[in-house]
Amino acid sequence: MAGIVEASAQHPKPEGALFSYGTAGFRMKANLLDSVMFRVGLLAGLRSKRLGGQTIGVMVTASHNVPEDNGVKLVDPMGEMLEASWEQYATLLANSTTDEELLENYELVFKKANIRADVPANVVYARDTRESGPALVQSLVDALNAAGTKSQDYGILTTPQLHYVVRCINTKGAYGEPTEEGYYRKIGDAYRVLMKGKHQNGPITIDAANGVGAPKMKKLAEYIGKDHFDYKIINDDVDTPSKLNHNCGADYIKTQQRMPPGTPVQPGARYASFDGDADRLMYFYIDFDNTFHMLDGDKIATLAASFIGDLARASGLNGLRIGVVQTAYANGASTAYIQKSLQLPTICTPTGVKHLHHAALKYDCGVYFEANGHGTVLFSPACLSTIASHEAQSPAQKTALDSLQALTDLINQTVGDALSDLLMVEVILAHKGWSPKEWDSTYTDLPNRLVRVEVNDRTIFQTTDAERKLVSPEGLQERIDALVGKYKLGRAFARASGTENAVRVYSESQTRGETDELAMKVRDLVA
Ligand code: NG1
Ligand code: ZN
Repeated sequence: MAGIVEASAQHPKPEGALFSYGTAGFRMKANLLDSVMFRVGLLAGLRSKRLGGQTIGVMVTASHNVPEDNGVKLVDPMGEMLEASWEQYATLLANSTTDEELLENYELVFKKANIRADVPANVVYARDTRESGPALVQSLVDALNAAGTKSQDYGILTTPQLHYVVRCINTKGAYGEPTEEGYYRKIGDAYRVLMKGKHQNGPITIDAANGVGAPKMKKLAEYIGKDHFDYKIINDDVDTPSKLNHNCGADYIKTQQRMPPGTPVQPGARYASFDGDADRLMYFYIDFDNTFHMLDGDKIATLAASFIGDLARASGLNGLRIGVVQTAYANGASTAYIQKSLQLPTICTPTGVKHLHHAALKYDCGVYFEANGHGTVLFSPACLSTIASHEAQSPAQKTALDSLQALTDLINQTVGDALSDLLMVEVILAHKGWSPKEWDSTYTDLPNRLVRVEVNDRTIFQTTDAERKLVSPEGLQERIDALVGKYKLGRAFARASGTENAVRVYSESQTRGETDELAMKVRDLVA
């Protein structure tokens, strides 16, 4: 334990800084993160000990944030996000003011979480391509060494690749081989099975946000082979750190709703954007009249749910309970399409993938996506064994069943994964023979607006009903409701951001003009 105090002295906490482990782990300017990284190293060891020595993952990334930021998140044994009840321990360790207080709090976590010191600890870690990554990883390693934690460096990976590796290790290979190559093999082989006798409708152009998704997508594509996967990659400059997420990437597409500058325009062709750690995916295309169209997380979710339903029916698997999980930011038209056209149930959860992931586990096959493009599909263990043991009654049923089986391997079941989701979309479009326009025409998004409002204290904005209604400040919700009632197909809500010091206002209604007006009026109520 003395070693911990000594090692921590090399990673002092910046005076006055207040850290909190939120929906995105710890995330901020990289130059403030040194002490946080060290303390996360301690926490990862504790978490592993608490879980009988199972391997815990640590991912160093700030996703779609600017290049100067960085961040860190823990990955639990099955590849899920850190269990929510442990976030308080992360915050406790990060905010300890002195090395001695850190040691006291470290011992306190031992006691509170019932941890046995003699259990060995195992941790694996990786980082994205940010310039600040190597130094921050070193702080992490200093803590792992000081606490006697066994660890393995996976170098540069996408966030979902690290989640995959963690699950593979803890399932002793049942989920796949715990290596980067194992990841390409599992996903690539499944893709080839699904594309047998099918063809992409021209190449897909991928905007990799100048991040880790670029080199990893190239490796995956190389594994699959040119004959089966036709693609072009743009914004793949990982050697110029300042270009990361700058005027490109999934977040740019979602918030700006236009092509990244410099993108070669080819009307009718498919485009996709990753974010900086390749766990978000957005599609888009340019119409022949030169208009930009975005195919977001909602469109990906509906596409996946409809395809899985088709395959299940064609396999003779009746009674598979498929459901879609969304947040309040899902476009109302997508929710209506899922319920009315696809005839599937939906659940709305608070923002943050951990909530969606948890809710998706309620179905045999739970499709979850945030509108911003982060999501995946979960198949329950019972569903997987039903698929594995089902006997096809005809060659057509056999083909559909094989496809469904391969789809469960293609999709990263641990977390939203831009690479795996991209291949899934390519497969579905090839099977359906759809152009992006045909996919887009399944339903028309209601005009919507997202506004960020600066407030003095965002903590006073307390919500209920999956963040769709404010319970405080008192009376505010009633005033929002009165406004919304004046707009046809109107919907609006305000909630405190979990990642920024701001309140977000969302609105949608029948027309662009009314939607903007509604957003501005709600903003004026909040500000
Ligand atoms: P906040 O800042 O709580 O709105 C944002 C995104 C979430 C999620 C988290 C984590 C929106 C409106 N919100 O959360 O969807 O991705 O960041 O990165 O896009
Ligand atoms: Zn991300």
